[in-house]
Amino acid sequence: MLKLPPNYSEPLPAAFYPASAPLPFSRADFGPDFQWGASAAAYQTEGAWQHQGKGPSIWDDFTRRKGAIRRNEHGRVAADFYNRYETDLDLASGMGLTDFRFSAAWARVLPEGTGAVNRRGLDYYDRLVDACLERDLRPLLTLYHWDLPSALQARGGWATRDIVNWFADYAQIMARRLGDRVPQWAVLNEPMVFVGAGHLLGVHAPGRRHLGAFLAAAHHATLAQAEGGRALRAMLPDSARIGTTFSCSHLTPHRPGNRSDEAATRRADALLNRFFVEPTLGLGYPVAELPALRWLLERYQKPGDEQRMQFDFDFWGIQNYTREVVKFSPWLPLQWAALVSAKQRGVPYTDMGWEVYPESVYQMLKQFAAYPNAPTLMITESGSAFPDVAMDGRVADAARRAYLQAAIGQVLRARREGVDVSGYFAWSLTDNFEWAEGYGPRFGLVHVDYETQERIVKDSGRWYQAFLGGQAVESNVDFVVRSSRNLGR
Ligand code: IFM
Repeated sequence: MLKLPPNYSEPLPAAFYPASAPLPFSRADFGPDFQWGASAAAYQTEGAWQHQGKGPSIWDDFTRRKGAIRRNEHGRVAADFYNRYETDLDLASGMGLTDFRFSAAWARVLPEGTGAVNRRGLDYYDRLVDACLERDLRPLLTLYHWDLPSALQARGGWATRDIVNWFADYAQIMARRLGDRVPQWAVLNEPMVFVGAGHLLGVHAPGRRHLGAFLAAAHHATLAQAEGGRALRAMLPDSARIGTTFSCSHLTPHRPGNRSDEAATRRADALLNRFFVEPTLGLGYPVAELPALRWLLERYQKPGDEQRMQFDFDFWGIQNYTREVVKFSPWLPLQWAALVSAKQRGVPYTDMGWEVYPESVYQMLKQFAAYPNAPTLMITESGSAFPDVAMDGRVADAARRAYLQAAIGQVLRARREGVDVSGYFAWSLTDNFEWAEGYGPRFGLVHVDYETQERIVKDSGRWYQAFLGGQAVESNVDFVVRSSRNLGR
């Protein structure tokens, strides 16, 4: 059993988050069926990069490029989840979670991306699923969380249309082996991030900076999203809930009332929040706000694609960390919009440079729920990175704990206003490899000492445990808004 930290009962500091957040609240307010989880992803946690027949992925390659990642770090060992999953699942179940979300590494299952299955890789996910079930943790398996097999990148990766069929085949293999025990699946993790950061900005694998590659990858990811959903449903017609996840942020204009900034905000919203969800509903791409998309994407589209992009997901995974403030920019084609950082605005921000703004969770739930025919929503990622100090077996992460409480409060606020939201998954169960940022930013509810792989449940994790155990939240929290300095490093 986890023990509460000594100062657990101290009230959190004075009010910060919006007065409209309902107080007091407790787990019971969410109803008995609400899903409470934490999330993880293969490349960020597993390590074992060459173990038992795993093939290389684009992240194994990208992290080898000098300067691509802070301090040239990589995920070869990461949090060693491959070898320590039982320990981590014990911690998750000790926290009282009902669900655990993880992703499979495509190259562990299919070292070449297609063709021969690596039996030992598939066996590993089999054991992992069983280990979740043994602890009463409902697994939510994400098929693709950014670690494309290198062999498929060599054949064109997301920029080639063949990927739609490669991905559907991989989805079938996973469903055939694990579908009898995995009740919920997420097809893709945050397509706008792996497509945009990986193909346009070049800051994520595969490190491309090419508008054509970006547009091609975006269209193929939209097709794969739906095709992956269909492949799973064909294999698991009655037993599985099939969803997919979207990155999103509440957007506000830098100068409210300024027409250029307002229009820039609408364009950024179309690209960042609407691009991948609307095609699933048969609404196509948001070309009214981004007219250039029509001809830019034409090259990659084929007759019938409008239909192929549609799929009636059982849930949408909403992944939110902050809001963004947008201004008109003449320098960024397509969007003609730039984001004004929290630092420039002088507001508190996390180790990622992201404004501390938990109300964005509420705003995004409202925005996605407003689509006619929206399925149930789940927050499949939500969290914050702050520097931690591990001392005497304790990590007193007051800011992360406050953020977690505030974000959960915002979910309840949306639920009370009628939004169908059925789950909350904290990012992340343990600290892990934060992509281009390496091991600097820590998001975990559980601290990882990367030298020894020792785990310490942070105060945020203990708070989550107490909340899930029925402890009521009585007061709002304060992120030290008095100072406009970084809350992170
Ligand atoms: O760590 C990532 C995760 O892989 C995808 N969503 C955002 C997280 C924090 O940056």
